Amino acid sequence: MAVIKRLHALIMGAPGSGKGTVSERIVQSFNLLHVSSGDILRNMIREKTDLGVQVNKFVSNGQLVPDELMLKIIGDELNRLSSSNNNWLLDGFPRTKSQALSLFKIAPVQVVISLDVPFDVIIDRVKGRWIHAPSGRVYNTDFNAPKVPGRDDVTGELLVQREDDKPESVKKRLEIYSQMAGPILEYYAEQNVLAKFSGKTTNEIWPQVYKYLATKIEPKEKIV
Ligand code: G5P
Ligand code: MG
Repeated sequence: MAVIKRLHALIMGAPGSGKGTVSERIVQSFNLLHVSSGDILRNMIREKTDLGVQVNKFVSNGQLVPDELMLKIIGDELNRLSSSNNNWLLDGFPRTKSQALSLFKIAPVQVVISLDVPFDVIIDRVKGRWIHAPSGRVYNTDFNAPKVPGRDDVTGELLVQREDDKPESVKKRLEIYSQMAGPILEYYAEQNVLAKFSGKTTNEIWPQVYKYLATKIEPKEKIV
């Protein structure tokens, strides 16, 4: 196997396609740090930092945070990751071609996992999403319900619903993804780093992702 020494990977997909859910499984099976731009933003919003207040108006309405502001927020984290010895997986960044070009200057990626889930399936599933805000752990009342209803499995703290999971925000987020994703996926396809995984459920998609990633880095836990 052509093992990659330090894997720099992305996970892309429409809102609700299962990026967070698949990332949790990846982190369980491989030595990878998971960094989610959405989790970073939601933490800033919760803590009401100056930048948190600025980004809240975009995030709660389902709009993208402008590129310049986004780079200011995540730039240090990207520099830190690129100079570390860790394998990492970025979730939610880049969202525009311009962000992809900025990332390329900081740290080119070797793997882009693209999740392809039908929009009608997504619209149905986000209605049942609950999250543990401090950690970003994701649950679903139909799919991966918490052990105790309304409580995080690890800390026992209360779960919340996301402000941007209101139907009108979800619709806007899906429209934005449809407009913005094409050029980014093309860009990564040209670099021969794009791997697309299609299905209606995470349980269908996950074994394909696992098998693919296991050709790039050594799993810490064998699932197949
Ligand atoms: P985020 O946080 O990056 P999105 O919109 O890209 O948010 P999201 O909503 O977090 O993506 P996901 O991670 O792809 O979705 O999906 P998930 O949470 O794992 O799964 C969705 C639900 O389905 C969960 O309840 C899960 O349990 C359930 N589920 C999973 N698999 C199955 C299944 O097989 N069956 C069933 N029934 N259910 C399942 O970005 C948020 C906002 O932050 C800003 C933007 O405003 C964005 O809208 N932002 C940025 N702005 C500019 N630039 C950036 N780079 C930005 N990054 C974030
Ligand atoms: Mg997510």
